[in-house]
Amino acid sequence: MNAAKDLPLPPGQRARTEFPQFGVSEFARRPLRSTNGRLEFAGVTDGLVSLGIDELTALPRVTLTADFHCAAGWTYRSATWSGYRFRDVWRALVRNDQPSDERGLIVIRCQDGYRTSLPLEDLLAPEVLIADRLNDAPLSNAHGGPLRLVAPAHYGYKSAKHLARIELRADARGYRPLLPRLLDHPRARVALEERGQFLPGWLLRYLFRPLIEPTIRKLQTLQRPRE
Ligand SMILES: Nc1nc2c(c(=O)[nH]1)N[C@H]1C(S)=C(S)[C@@H](COP(=O)(O)O)O[C@H]1N2
Ligand SMILES: [Mo]
Repeated sequence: MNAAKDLPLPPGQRARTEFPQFGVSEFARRPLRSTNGRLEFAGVTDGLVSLGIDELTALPRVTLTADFHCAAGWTYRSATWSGYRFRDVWRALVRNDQPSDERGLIVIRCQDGYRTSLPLEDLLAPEVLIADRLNDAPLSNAHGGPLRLVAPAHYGYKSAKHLARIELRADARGYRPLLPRLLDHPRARVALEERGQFLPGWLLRYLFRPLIEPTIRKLQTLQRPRE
């Protein structure tokens, strides 16, 4: 997954030289709920389990370089992430007596109140990380510290920042997506230009692109209050 900068970008993307803080500004204004240094898991075993961030260090550390694609149309090329494979974390948690089929929906909840979902199968891909470092430095608050998801084959809105809780559900029944469905595709694969639902990706490019600069400027001025 080493992205060469001279390879063409996926359809409708434009490269930026800097990696901006991006996202839904409503969430950038919210204080980060404390997780006491733990990542919670629900629906994996019988109850709620949590893993101390320090316990992750028992797993192999993985470093991966990949392009980061926001559905609004910007790409930051060759970000180098470091952390743990989602699937290593997952398999360390799932007990042997659990059914071995790896289906279901994962809902990811964040310290700022943001949430998103992906099929478990997509998260078990080898390039999906729970990252704590970006470009050789600890993950900053702007980019989702202390822990964020990185799912390079999917648009940025699936790469949840400030991870708090990972929930396994049988399917999407009863799950209410946070973003309007127009902006939230269940899989959001970049290669298929799944920017959102109802409208084709190539059309959504033109709706989303004007939001890029104002969103970046707004996030630069916002100060997150302390809890
Ligand atoms: N917790 C949280 N995660 C989030 C968001 C957010 O607002 N809150 N925004 C998403 C969107 S739309 C994008 S493009 C990326 C931006 O990541 P960056 O700020 O590191 O560029 O984070 C995603 N994950
Ligand atoms: Mo995004």
